[in-house]
Amino acid sequence: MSLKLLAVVTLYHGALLCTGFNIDERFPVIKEGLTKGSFFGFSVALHRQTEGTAKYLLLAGAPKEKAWSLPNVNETGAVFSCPITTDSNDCTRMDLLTSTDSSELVEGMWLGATVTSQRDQPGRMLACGHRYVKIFRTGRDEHYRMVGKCFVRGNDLTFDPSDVWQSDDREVCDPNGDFENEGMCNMGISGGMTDTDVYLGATGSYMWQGNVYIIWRDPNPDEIWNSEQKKFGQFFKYRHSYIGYSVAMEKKLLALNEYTVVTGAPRDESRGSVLLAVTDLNNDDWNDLIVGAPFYFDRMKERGGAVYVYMNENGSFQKKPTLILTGPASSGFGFALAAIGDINQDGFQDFAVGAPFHETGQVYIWTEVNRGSRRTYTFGYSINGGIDMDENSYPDLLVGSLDDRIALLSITAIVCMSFTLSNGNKNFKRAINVNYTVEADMDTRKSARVTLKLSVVTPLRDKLEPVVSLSTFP
Ligand SMILES: [Ca+2]
Ligand SMILES: [Ca+2]
Ligand SMILES: [Ca+2]
Repeated sequence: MSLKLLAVVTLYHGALLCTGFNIDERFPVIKEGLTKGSFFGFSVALHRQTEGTAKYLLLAGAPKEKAWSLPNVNETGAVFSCPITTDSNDCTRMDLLTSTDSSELVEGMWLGATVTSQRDQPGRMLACGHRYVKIFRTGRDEHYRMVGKCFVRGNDLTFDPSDVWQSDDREVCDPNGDFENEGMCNMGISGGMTDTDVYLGATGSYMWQGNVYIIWRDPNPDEIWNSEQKKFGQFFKYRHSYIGYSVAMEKKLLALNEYTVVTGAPRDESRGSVLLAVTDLNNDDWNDLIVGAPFYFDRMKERGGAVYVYMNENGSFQKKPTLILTGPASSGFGFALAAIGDINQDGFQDFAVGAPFHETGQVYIWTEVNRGSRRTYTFGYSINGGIDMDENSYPDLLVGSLDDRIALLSITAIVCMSFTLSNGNKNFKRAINVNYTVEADMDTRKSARVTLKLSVVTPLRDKLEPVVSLSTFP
């Protein structure tokens, strides 16, 4: 429902209004993996294609999918792209891994454990397999180094070797060292892209201290060859803390115009964090931090899984969270976490939290951090959002599971209008017919999906008592 409709209704009726959102269940977009047990939906991303045919696509990683036309390889994982249709079996496997040689081991590489889309248009896509192995030889000895591998593809998901973002091999970890250095770095266990950087989490560097590798490229198209690689150093005291398990890179965190890298380190003093989301929850132009801790439990209160919200105070954060949200016991609440845009169009950014092990899995959507929550039922091992996939002005939500299925939750508006009717005459005995016309957003809807429900809010008592009726869409 467009904002235009709200304005029109207010103007003509001067009536009470309420707005909200709903998950559109009439046109479910559910996609299924090719192979049972392939973990299709382990990671998900919304992708907007603007080059060639303009379209919206759902990207899903299936890290245990079978190998495809590679000799002597059984399982590599894969990434699928799916159109927005009601057909659940029309996803296409991306052509990422076309050959292999004796210097590498792609068997069991978990390609698709990380899948993301670059939001600045025309956005590329990134997919990683953090269990990819480089084989390093000294004399007769073979050394296996699990350094991970990532692929970048263009906006239309094809490979363009002239685009250095795509042709760069991103072999950021040195395979010559062992696990005390970068030989087991597991690069690509997390990652993403800004308009200028590829950033990759690598939990295995320096005896599982972990690291984040950032490859910056000059945004000027004529200077795109100009690049720089950065990483955290070796700290020794943080060994076994798994830095890079999750990673985000955003402006407006510690400085307004510079990027800040935020990373989870789930084994840091057995506390740490697992997943991160960054968005401005209170509209002060500083991004706030949302941190998932799915293994949190409170035995006394029967709560399990927590999400910590840290509000940004002009570029700095308090050590203690501003708000702690918890889920049901053993729910894995906080396993997935995503900033999902402003899904109820109230001017504030919203976020979603997955609790994949609560019954059949649930996704909680927070639209008002300070005033409680609203939740809706679904699975939720992975979540991605923030793009309006059906152009109804509400950003939509893609949810994955460990059950080889993903679902696009299309957000639709609920608009409530109340009418108060009375002719002021106590002796009036005739029926009152109410004729009204509702103009919906015909210009933005591709197909009419507006239905109208009319209900009387309070029962009729006498003729002077106004009749209040309520219309809701959809
Ligand atoms: Ca803020
Ligand atoms: Ca909102
Ligand atoms: Ca939408």
